[in-house]
Amino acid sequence: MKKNGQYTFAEISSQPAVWSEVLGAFDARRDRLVTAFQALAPGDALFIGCGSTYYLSQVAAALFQGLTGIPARAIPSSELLLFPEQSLLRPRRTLLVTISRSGTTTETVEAVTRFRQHGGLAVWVISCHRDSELVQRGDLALLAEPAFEQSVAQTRSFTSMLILVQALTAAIAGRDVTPLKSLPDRLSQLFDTAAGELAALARRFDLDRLFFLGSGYLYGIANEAMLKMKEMSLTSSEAFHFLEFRHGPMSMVGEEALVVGLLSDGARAAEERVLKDMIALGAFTLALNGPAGAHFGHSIPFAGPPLPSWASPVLYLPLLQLLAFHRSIAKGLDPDSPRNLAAVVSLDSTAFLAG
Ligand code: F1P
Repeated sequence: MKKNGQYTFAEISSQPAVWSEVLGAFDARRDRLVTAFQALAPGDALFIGCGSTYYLSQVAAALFQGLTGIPARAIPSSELLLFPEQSLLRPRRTLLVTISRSGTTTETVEAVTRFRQHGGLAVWVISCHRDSELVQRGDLALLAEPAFEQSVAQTRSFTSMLILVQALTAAIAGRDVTPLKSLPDRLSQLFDTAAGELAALARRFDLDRLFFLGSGYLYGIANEAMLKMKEMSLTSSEAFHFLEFRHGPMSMVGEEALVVGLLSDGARAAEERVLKDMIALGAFTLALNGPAGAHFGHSIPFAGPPLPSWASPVLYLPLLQLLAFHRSIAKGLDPDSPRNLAAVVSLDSTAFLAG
């Protein structure tokens, strides 16, 4: 008899081992990938995906532009599919990077068709499924096959594809990717030290208005945390850029609010001030990668020697996956099968491509 969340918990817990496998496979291809990128010499990069993989694209675009200096954007696959003129600037100079766990989501697959119709330079695919339509349609694929899941909600597939993005971006930018190799052990330590606190926080049903704040590389992570909370636990939650939260949304903050701040390296002081302001409004705050023994709110510090900021985004997410998982279980739900959702959204593509 399957227990609620049996698959999801196993998949979340397996991330350290799966990350090691994915990183090892990348290492073997790194030089060839860099050479292929240099031969392309794109003028800009466009990252696309749907749902979780759109949010992954947001992280990817910020990392890519921040590290390589090449202009990069992230949009939902459906935007490229339906509004190509508004989505493409110089398609003949654009590298399209499509991100899809399944490699079969209709909007993403057909967005490639649209991109090719507009003379796009090249299509690189990041996926967990080698034998998928998207991989067949791409020019090059980076695969996180050990990360594929049985559960609908993406957990290890998302973080493993993000690990590939971080490694590829750093390699293209000529950075030493060695810091990524410490991520599996760092995550194992975080699971050991923080899992109990997150499970207890998840059961605080008095905190029923959830906000995830993140900026820069971490905005996409905040969005993915919001989506996990919705998909797994049917809890209303929202994500904002850190300082944007003051510009209206904080009107919703009171005793019932849980505000989770994903603290960055570059804007930490300003971000901490937002959390302190929310405490003054009555919120319960949790800072990830926060100070040890926080002088405000609650904090989960990331132990170990400092990581470069481009290597750390992936480390925030498993903790937020656990928060969503435990809230789901506490509500008597089964996160393995989220309400209304399927693992893949498949649509009749003829309607899109008639135009
Ligand atoms: C995209 C996606 C997921 C979402 C749900 C339905 O799938 O929208 O992001 O969480 O599972 O499918 P994919 O293109 O990454 O396979």
